[in-house]
Amino acid sequence: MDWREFESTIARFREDIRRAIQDARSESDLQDIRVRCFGRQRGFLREQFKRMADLPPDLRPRAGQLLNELKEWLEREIADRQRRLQETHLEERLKQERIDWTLPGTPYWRGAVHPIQQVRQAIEDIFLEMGYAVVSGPEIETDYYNFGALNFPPDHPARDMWDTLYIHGEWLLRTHTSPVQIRVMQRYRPPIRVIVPGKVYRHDEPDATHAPVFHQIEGLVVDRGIRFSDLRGTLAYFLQRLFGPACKMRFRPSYFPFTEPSAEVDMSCLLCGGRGCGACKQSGWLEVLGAGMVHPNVLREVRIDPEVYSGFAFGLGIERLAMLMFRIPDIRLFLQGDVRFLEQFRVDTWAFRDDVTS
Ligand code: 2NL
Repeated sequence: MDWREFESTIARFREDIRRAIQDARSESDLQDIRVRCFGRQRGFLREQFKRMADLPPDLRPRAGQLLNELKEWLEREIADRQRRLQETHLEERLKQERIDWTLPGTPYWRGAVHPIQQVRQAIEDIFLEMGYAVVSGPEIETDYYNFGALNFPPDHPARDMWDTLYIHGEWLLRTHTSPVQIRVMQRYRPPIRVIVPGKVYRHDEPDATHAPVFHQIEGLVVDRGIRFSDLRGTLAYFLQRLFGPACKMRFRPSYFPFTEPSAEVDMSCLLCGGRGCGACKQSGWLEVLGAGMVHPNVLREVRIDPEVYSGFAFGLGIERLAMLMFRIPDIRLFLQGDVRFLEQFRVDTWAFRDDVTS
């Protein structure tokens, strides 16, 4: 064998294998190429090293150098191709696995809204639209905030051990949310427009219409020139928003220590529309609110001048309203957590994971 033949065999192989490396599409293609080049039995390099013996001795060192260069070139080319293949493989995988961030998440059940809270939210929405702020405050109060500041005389029967749940000394569980309005008037100057929803407590024997804890919403407006007609218009609008435009309203004179004049507010019966039925005891009317003009003594107590400012206030029991709206016969059902009861008012709430804040 002469040098030309040796050299051209190598050149041909080099061209063939270059194309094969280029065409390799997988790791197993590359593995076949490796066997063809470096295989222990029939690998091209192994065979050429053997064939060096057929060359004249003075050409063998050059032949050896040529084969070593070929070996290094092959190793580089194959490794390069392997790197490229891995890169395209990753690119393809990323293309396939690309996450579509615009897809909605998987919602999970967060629970259902208790009927009392459904009614509270409906009432809040109406007053929020009218520009009222929703505020809340402590359920444990002092005698002063619950009674004293509200013009209750020291011997008023509501202060009795039998009406109010006392903790110790002057501390008690609030019997209405009015103490919160006192705190609002102490901290802010008029104009004031607030509604105060919250739990209140009474020392009552539980029965179908009495529970030791229930929910109230009270409202308070204080500004220059607030009149009884503002109270009447506000409550008429509120009842019509909550029960529909056919809802009628009437005021009857009443008494509260913290308002003067005071009124009980009736609405036309939800069930019979005013014709008279069992729910309204044939009267056509249901008592739903207490209300009145804020007593000057209450304004003076929080250093608001009754010669300059006046206000109205009102209060309602949410359970009583919910019982009328949903025809619930016993107030104690609200507290018992019986799923058979609650499921009848079920309004589901759903959320996404990002809504979990804690
Ligand atoms: C009812 C009657 C009412 C008020 C609550 C109030 C609060 C302040 C000043 C004046 Cl700070 N009044 N609240 C006024 C009238 C009636 O509730 O029957 N509630 C269930």
